[in-house]
Amino acid sequence: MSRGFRRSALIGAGLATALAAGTVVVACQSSGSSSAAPKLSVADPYIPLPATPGGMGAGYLTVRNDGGSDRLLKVSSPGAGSVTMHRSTEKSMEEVGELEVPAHGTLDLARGGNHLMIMDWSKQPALGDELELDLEFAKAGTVVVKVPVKPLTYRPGS
Ligand SMILES: [Cu+2]
Repeated sequence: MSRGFRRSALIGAGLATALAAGTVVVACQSSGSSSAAPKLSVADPYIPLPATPGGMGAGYLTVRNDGGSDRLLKVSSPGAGSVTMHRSTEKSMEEVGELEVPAHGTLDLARGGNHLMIMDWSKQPALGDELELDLEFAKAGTVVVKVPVKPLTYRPGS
């Protein structure tokens, strides 16, 4: 129920963004620029507490983009030795070198889909901790996000 509501609310927001963006695109074309700069923001970041203390963890977040397309090239953290980007397929998952952030769209890192895998914690994560993630984008540069550690079964909006 709440998930359904949330989804339609997001679609509504996306539509409003697309409508507002129309003006921007026209302005860019008249000034002769072919590729608009991305305008990124990060929503709902969280790390479920690893099932095994200090074990491999996952990271989820949504990158919203109110501008031109961009790509997420790399994620790192001062609090973990290894952060990799993964794409889930039907039966398994695979590491990817980059993830697309579509123009005026979102890149979703969510359960069952694209996600981050976090290993080699410098300190074993605990509920309430915040881990810094440094997201490196091709055009927008580095975006620093403070990501809270949530219960294993947490879902955003719940
Ligand atoms: Cu994975």
